[in-house]
Amino acid sequence: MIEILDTTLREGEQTPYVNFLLDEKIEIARLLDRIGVEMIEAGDPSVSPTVAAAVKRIADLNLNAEIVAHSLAIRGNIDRAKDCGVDRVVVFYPTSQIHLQSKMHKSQAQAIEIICEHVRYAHSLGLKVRYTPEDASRTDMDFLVQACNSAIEAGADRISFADTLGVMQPHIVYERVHYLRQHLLPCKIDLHCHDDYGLALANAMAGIRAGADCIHTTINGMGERTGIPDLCATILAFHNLEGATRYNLRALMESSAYVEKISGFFLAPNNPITGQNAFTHKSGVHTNGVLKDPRTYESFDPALIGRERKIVIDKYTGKRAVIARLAEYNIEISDEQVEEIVEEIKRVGDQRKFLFDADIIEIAENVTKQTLDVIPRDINAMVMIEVESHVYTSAVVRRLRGIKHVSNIYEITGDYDVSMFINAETTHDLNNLIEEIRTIPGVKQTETRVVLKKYPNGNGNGHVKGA
Ligand code: HCA
Ligand code: CU
Repeated sequence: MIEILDTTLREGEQTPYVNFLLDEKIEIARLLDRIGVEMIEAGDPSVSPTVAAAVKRIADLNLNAEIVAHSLAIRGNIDRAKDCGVDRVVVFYPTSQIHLQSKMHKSQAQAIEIICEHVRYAHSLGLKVRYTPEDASRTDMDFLVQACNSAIEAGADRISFADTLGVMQPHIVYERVHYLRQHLLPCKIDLHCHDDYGLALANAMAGIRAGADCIHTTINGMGERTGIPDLCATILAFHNLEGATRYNLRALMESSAYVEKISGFFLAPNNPITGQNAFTHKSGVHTNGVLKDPRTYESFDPALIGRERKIVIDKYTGKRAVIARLAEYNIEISDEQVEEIVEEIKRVGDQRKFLFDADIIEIAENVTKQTLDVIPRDINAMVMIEVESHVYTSAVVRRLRGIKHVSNIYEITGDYDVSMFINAETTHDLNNLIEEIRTIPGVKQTETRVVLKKYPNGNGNGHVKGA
């Protein structure tokens, strides 16, 4: 049984160049509550008045999740957390030598005094208290136990084992958490693992194995530097590999897409679970397997999170994928024709960046010597945008970059300020995308030109995103 504390609103907003607006924070909190995370870390109210306002509004929403405020070990800051009406406050204070000496200029004994005083104070205000020994993973274990037990005696019921610099490895986390479980007074243990070596989720899973209770996540793995475990990957890993099935998987993609859009912090296509390529198959061997039985190359059905598998057609493609793609357009072909079409796809695909359905249909036309009266489902359009005069064009561009299927955005001179391409699967999708673009603050008007025919150029026709 694991618990999840999502800290998109606190750690996530520590992502370089990311700031959420108040209403966006409320929406994130609602999405997190729909997913069913146990705790939402809503922010540190002492950072700014808007952060405080967001924490207060979220605390007032009466969500199922426990609402947590983060705070330095400073009385006034703890008061501000209390004023927001949260359930719990986190008092964080470092324990490692390097932090105590170079940053705080305090001895270990002074640190313990400060920790106890502030945990006791927060507890006396009627708040539940988590104590976070910042940089716990680089702290001498005896002192860590001493600091945490002092905090527990002063009223903390949760300790966060913070791997602030992401320097842990799974087997070491396992040993440390095991040790803490043996030496700490009764408390819950959270795991706050940074992803500096790409080990955050693996470290957190190892900590749970060793007896910790809770994993800290952010939507899309945001956070200081390289962030912390991705909420969606964490939930799916525990759902599929460890049988933790109580989270609402249906809201995951929406939360990821929403945060991607409002943050301008874009997922790599190979991001686990939510990345564009997570269920896309390419090589002939793989697509052949998947078309015979998806379980050959999919460890779970993408429909579990409302996604669909995709098969890329290009020079790596085999016969089965081509037959399947043409069958989607009700085009039937003989065995010899398939061979020829695949050969031609390999030849053309060797010279081009992307192949579109239009190209594949054209190749089929040439091979079958028939006119195939079908409309390719993937549609490319060039969209021009005029931006309101009082709005920075770059602010609009930032939002546009968050919309999937948008590529090659240019700021331009002339009647319009921005041009870009969109790639949609149907005219309906195209319409929706344009509607979405029109709702971006600062967009005055748009003009859309649908691409009728594409010609390869010296760069291999690479200016529009592939299907
Ligand atoms: C920081 C603080 C923290 C706190 C983690 C926690 C960390 O920004 O340094 O409260 O569990 O990584 O130590 O995010
Ligand atoms: Cu952190």
